[in-house]
Amino acid sequence: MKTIINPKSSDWSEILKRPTQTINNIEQTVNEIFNDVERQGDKAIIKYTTIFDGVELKNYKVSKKEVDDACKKISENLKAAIYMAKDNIEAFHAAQKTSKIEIETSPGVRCWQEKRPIEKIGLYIPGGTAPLFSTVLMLAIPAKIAGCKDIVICTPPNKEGDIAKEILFTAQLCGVKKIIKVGGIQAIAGMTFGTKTIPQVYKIFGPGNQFVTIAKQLAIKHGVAIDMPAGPSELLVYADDSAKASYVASDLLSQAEHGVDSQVILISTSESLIESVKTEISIQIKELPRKSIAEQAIQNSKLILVESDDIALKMINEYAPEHFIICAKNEALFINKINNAGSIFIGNFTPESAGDYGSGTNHTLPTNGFSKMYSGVNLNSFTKSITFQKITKKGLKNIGETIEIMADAEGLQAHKKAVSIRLNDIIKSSKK
Ligand code: HSO
Ligand code: ZN
Repeated sequence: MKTIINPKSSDWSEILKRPTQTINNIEQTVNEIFNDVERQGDKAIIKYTTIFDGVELKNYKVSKKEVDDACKKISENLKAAIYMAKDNIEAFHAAQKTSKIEIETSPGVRCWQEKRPIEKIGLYIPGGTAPLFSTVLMLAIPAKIAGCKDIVICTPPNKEGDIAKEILFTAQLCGVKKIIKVGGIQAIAGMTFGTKTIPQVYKIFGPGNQFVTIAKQLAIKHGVAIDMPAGPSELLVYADDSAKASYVASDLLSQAEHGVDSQVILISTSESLIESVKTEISIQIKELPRKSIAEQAIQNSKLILVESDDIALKMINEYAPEHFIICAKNEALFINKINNAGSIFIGNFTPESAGDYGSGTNHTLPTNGFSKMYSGVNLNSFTKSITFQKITKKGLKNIGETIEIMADAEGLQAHKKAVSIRLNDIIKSSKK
């Protein structure tokens, strides 16, 4: 892990660069698979699952029996944990419901806004080195609360053609009945075009590797919305002398174990804390089953010593982390002045893992600096707002002339006429 001492602000962007993994010709591969799936549907899906997942499936929709069998194999202990997480996530997302917003903008002009669910949505749950069934909770729970009607989960099968039992259990617990054994680019293409087995959706959610991310971007070109551009997990910790080095190290390692391209950063005003965190990391990393992944991620990571809280804050807002932990005496400064971060964890007893699993907040968050302009997944991600208006005769008399003058100035006579034709009638009838 590199320690950087009081860097000049002109060097910040270089220091804060994300590790990028560029796979050549990725776009070409994504395009080819999309074309194939569009033309050949299920046949193409089966072909790519054989190539990429190493399993030839005849039926790639998960059966009721598979779900029932999986549920029987989940320990009571794990079930209880998932129930508690579900309750918290449900409570936090249900609280995000807003009621109808309605005002009279001018007398007789009533405008209001209401939310409606996105009817068809697709949830992508990665397989890979660890099946993250917690992501099922994070996506399916708000989708259900929002009232989304058709929800499909796509997740890649293992070499035996199976899906992790925890994913199946969590999906059924959240009331998702359609689960398809398909991953990668072909899954995104399937949800974009629809096949006999995979339903076409309006919006795709969920994390994924580089291939999935590029595929989601291509889905947009075909008229499908996505949650956000996703990338490898990241964590930035700001800690001063009030922090406990072993806790900080455990948090940094918790994100480093996600993947070799994860990035973790510590910013501090305390040289001694930085030194202790370094030592703690070297002790704690030894115990981790995913040590080799964490070690590589740690190599991309930085420990940065700065002169003041204000400099730290500037740097953090420039980096715009996905997750931001504050362990500082002056935590109020950071809470009030942070503008760019996906999700924030405050104090020595708030590990980032809490948000990953079960405190209630969502863990699908903007990475790669996108927290400058994107929100993490929340209830609104599954709805759209519709505006309504109803104008009375009196209301049209009030705003009619304004509309006529503006339409005239834009040279749009038909727009003007749509008002004048009514105003004339209103005036006529009032003379009677
Ligand atoms: N930290 C990950 C989410 C996750 N962690 C799932 C554990 N399981 C991205 O925010
Ligand atoms: Zn995590």
